[in-house]
Amino acid sequence: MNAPFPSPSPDDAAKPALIALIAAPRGFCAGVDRAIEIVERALQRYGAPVYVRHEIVHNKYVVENLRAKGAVFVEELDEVPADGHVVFSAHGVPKSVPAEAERRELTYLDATCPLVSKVHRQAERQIEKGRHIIFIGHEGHPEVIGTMGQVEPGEMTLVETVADVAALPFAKDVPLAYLSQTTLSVDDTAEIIAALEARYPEIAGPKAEDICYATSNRQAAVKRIAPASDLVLVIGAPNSSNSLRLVEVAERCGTEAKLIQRADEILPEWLDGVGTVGVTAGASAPERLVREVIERLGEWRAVEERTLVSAEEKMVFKLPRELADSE
Ligand code: 0K2
Ligand code: SF4
Repeated sequence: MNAPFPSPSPDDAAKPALIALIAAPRGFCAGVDRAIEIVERALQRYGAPVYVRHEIVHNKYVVENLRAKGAVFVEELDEVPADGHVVFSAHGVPKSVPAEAERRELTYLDATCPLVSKVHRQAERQIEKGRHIIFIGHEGHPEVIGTMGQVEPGEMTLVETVADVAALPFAKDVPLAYLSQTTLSVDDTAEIIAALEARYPEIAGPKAEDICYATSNRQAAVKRIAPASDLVLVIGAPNSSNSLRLVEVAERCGTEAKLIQRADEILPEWLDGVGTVGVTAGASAPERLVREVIERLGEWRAVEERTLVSAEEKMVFKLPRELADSE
């Protein structure tokens, strides 16, 4: 029988075991599961190609897998042929996108996470109530473009920092409301909201926080593993907002943290002097990539896995009606 990993060299034998402290929850959230399922079911129902506007979620492994099954990723609808079927990504789209799809009579499926759609509806409601919206988010991110595109230009102002709040041009008596991107830092956002409420005591906020359960649970889980780790590896993409926030959370615990897309990015010298390595994954990173990382670490050191569960997640989102009855 073949050994699963290379035999340790005499040098490796001298090294102490590496504790891999694995965060839970980590990886796929309910919105990502649903978005991927929508593309897969669309491929089954309509056959390839199915066009996907933007990466369905910010993960190359996921995108490549779907591409191999016949998904074609595009950035704009003008890349979709007249009779094409198109799926909108989990991050959401401005209102102009489904409007254009309808104009062009394209068949479209919306994989926007229901928790992002909830923020979209809040935006509409606040505008109906006559309030200007202050939106907390990162400029240029597709979710921010999508949410700002739910209202008319000039009805929503983006803030990214506490300093941006101080620079807002609105007088105290202007009716305001705030909303946020779903994948922000819980701590940074709390500071920005505190600054907004200090400057505009009458500002309206969402009933429940806009930062989603998956984002806050993954950040809380990192707060548990990081202080006990010498290094934290976050599996996620550089364009994945929620994954980047996990790196920041670990660093703020005083622990070095690295964002990696795949196990082959890990350099053996990262483990020099490391007794415990924390491991987590962003909401768009499949568990397969976590296993790949643990296996890679096992090529250099004996690995003792420990999972630290800080919350249980049971969230599941329904598929769009058009697909719910497909196999
Ligand atoms: O964290 P991001 O919004 O950049 O997105 P992904 O990395 O694709 O994670 C899925 C979340 C999508 C919407 O919230
Ligand atoms: Fe939805 Fe949150 Fe997952 Fe984004 S990270 S897809 S908002 S559950």
